[in-house]
Amino acid sequence: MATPHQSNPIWLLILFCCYYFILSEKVEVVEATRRNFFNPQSSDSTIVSSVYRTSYHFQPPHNWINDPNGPMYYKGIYHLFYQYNPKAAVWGNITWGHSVSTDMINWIPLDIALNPTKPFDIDGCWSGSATILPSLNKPVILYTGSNQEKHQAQNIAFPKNLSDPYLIEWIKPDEYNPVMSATGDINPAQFRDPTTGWMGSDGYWRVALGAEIGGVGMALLYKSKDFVRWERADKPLHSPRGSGMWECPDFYPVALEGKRGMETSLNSEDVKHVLKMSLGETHSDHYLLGRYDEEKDMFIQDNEEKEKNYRFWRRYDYGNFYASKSFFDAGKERRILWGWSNESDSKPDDIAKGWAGIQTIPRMVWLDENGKQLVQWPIKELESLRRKRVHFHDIELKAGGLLNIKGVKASQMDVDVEFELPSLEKAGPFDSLLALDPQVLCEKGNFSTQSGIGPFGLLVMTSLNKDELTAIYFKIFEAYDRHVVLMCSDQRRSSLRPELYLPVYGGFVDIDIEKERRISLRTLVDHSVVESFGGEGRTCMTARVYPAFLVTSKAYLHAFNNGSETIRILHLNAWNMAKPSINVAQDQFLI
Ligand code: DQQ
Repeated sequence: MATPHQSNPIWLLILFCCYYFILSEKVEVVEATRRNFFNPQSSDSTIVSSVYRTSYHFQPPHNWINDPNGPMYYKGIYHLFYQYNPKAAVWGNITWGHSVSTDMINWIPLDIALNPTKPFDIDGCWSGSATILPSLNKPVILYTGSNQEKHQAQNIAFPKNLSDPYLIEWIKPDEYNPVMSATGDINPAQFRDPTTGWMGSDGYWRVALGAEIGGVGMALLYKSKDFVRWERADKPLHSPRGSGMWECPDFYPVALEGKRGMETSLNSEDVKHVLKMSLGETHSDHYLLGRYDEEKDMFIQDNEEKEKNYRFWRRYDYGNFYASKSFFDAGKERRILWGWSNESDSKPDDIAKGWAGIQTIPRMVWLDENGKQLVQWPIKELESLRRKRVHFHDIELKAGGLLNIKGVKASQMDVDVEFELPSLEKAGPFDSLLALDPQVLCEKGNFSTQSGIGPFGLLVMTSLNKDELTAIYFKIFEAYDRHVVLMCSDQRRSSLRPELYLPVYGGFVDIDIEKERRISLRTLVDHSVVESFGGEGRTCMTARVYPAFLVTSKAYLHAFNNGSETIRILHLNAWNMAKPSINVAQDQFLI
């Protein structure tokens, strides 16, 4: 739809200049609103209950977990390792927990794979990755060890017995370790988290890892002929300016067309490369798209000018999702992404609960048709947990409309809804001052603040009288040249416990809403997790919620429209979700 000012070229020029003036002026505004926190959590709270424990998300029976490590598919079995404190529900004594699965939904727990036993990892076996060496069909782990001086170095570990289908025992050979040490200008306290290896056409293996040099975060590159002796390359794989330490980098190709995943070493005209980094200062995972220039041995991002500023970098997930890692699932030719979601209640709560941290549902990841962003979707296997379904279609939601969705267990469900927008005429004006900070845009209103188109979406984990609820919704704005779709996950009313950390998350959904006129929202609710996928997985948000009512009462689900324009629910499906077997000790084996 052309607005009046779009048809007049002079107006267009004036607006264009204003927009760029505003954009260049606004950096300070955004800077001032940026949050600096690590593991955002409440400082104190009082209620502790088993109702917050998740049913179908990955976690061990007890204690603390953080980053997913070395996920891989080997001889028909999925392996997931994870940062694990076997002694307490707080970070510390870090080891590699280990579980195996044939569907990534049901998991069997195994013995700890890597314990801090050697001088090179005595202070902890930190994050790393697995690589399957094709010539030997043998998996190898590279991980970070922290030593007594708290200096970090990279180490190698091999399976003790390759004929054990579960690869339970791992050895860390003294003759090789550490295989990469912080030399020269590298800060030894910020040197960690090696990626999966990839091989160049020269026959050399490469890995990237996170490092800080002169206060600047970057992905360093190391090369090796035999995967055991490594040398630092002359130049980093990538080092833009302006961000702190890069934790847990990930580097992989995605197909330009289609959803098929690619083996990590693949590089051709038909792929783009993804470089992901986890920024400790904001506790957020960002990615860049570009190409891997083998001759320069560097990652060259698309749109170099714009991508210099990390506030432009896209995020996998605009909520509580960190230190993610992907792997190529050769069995189903897809790339799978795991991410850690930390508790946002308090440390004392975690200690009292006896557990802290989950992994989000594994997501398939591929390049969007527009080539500008990734798309993520829960793996198909999750649908095997779907049970009783509630279904609606073709429902009009007038301004202020609320649809109570009865008959579903709303604290353990999968809900998928598609909204149709008959008209965009009443879309409110876009505040371009906040073009870089959708989270602030979400904070400015709430799910009941009426604007033109929207807010409309879902109210999940809702108490009977609605004094506690989590709202996930969209709003459509009109910018100078297009319509902008904002997605929010608002936890401010998720709990009546005032001491809790109750954030609002926000992100833009990059779809052509004028053309599509419809937008989908899928939300996975699992007790204390609300994991949402907007615009068919183009914008994702994971939230942790601890409503007080859940201790004594059941949860409700609603769809709502608080915009001033009628919208339509084309279809809505909500399923009860079964509880899989996750890390329950058992005698049964996979094969
Ligand atoms: N967690 C690990 C580190 C990594 C950080 C330590 C990211 O290797 O940088 O538990 O959450």
